[in-house]
Amino acid sequence: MRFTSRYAAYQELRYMAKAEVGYRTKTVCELTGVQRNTLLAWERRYNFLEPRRASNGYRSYSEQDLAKIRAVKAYVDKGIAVSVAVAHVLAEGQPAESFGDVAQEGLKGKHGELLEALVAFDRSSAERLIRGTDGLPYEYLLTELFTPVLVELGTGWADGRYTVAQEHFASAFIRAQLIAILLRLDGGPESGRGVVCACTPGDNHELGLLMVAIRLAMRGWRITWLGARMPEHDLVDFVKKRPPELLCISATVVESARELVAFVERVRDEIPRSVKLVLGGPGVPEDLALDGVEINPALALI
Ligand code: B12
Repeated sequence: MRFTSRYAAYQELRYMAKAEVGYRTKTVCELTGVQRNTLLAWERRYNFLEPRRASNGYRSYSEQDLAKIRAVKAYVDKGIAVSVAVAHVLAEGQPAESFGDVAQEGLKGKHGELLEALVAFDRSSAERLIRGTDGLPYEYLLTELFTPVLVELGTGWADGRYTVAQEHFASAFIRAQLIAILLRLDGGPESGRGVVCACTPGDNHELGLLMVAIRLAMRGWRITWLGARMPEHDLVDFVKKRPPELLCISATVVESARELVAFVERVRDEIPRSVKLVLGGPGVPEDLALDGVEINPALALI
């Protein structure tokens, strides 16, 4: 074989070496930015990668595998569920950019229809509408469908247009949908990095935190859901016995910022330092800064 330059020779040999041995898991993670546990969970659950085994038993991924992983990650980073992303990559479907347009088009006006059905206590129309969104990325259901309904409900309840019964019925329906999404995404005890999600002891608002949990599950996190009104002692006890990588605490209604700070500081002091503590939600004062606590971070960075 003759090469026109040393660089071309190097490229060719590099290519041949790759074809022979492929990429090891660690290299794939470095090149794609996908965490090892996430990669293995994707591989196991969605069966879209075909790593060979090198003679030493290590996984060996091909260039095609690498391209698929990058493409799936590009979808997932846009908030699209892994299962939907894989289906698109395998079918070489729409590029990630146009998927959002399709979803937004499919959801146009739907939050108004959903709200109307819910405040009329019309569960079957609401369920039909939800079935019609099958296959759309979860991120769009959260931002374009459920959140606007909840915000409008809260405004309508506060100014007396909706009764407590309407607001409770509607938020219970949305809660059920969010839990169903979470159950579909969460891989159970064996897979992914662990995160515990809980609300502050006095807070019943768990829908925002459920959306956070869904977004984390889409990124491969395994969720332990403790939910509303989590008593301090039980939370600390739970985290000490089964330390997760991440503890997410959500605060919506805060009667006293001082009490919130004292609560979070006590939790921080009592749980292992290895547990990353994240505090978020609309009840957290904007300028709050606490040692060893991340406040309202962008989830993509977690
Ligand atoms: C549904 C709802 C309820 C339901 C909750 C049901 C449930 N299982 O969660 C119920 C009926 C229990 C309820 C009760 C009450 N509610 Co209410 N409720 C709402 C409503 C309509 C929606 C809340 C919601 O889900 N928002 C949508 C989510 C997606 O947004 P979010 O919470 O901001 O979350 C996002 C971010 O903040 C962030 N985030 C949230 N948590 C975390 C955590 C981490 C770690 C991170 C990183 C990010 C993060 O990510 C989320 C997703 O993007 C709001 C109206 C509104 N405008 O929000 C009122 C609202 C929050 N409620 C209110 C009130 C006053 C109450 C009550 C006191 C009413 C009463 N008199 O009894 C009680 C409080 C009970 C208690 N102690 O908790 C007020 C709060 C006012 C205030 N600033 O204090 C609101 C704003 C209504 C209003 N317009 O007045 N409520």
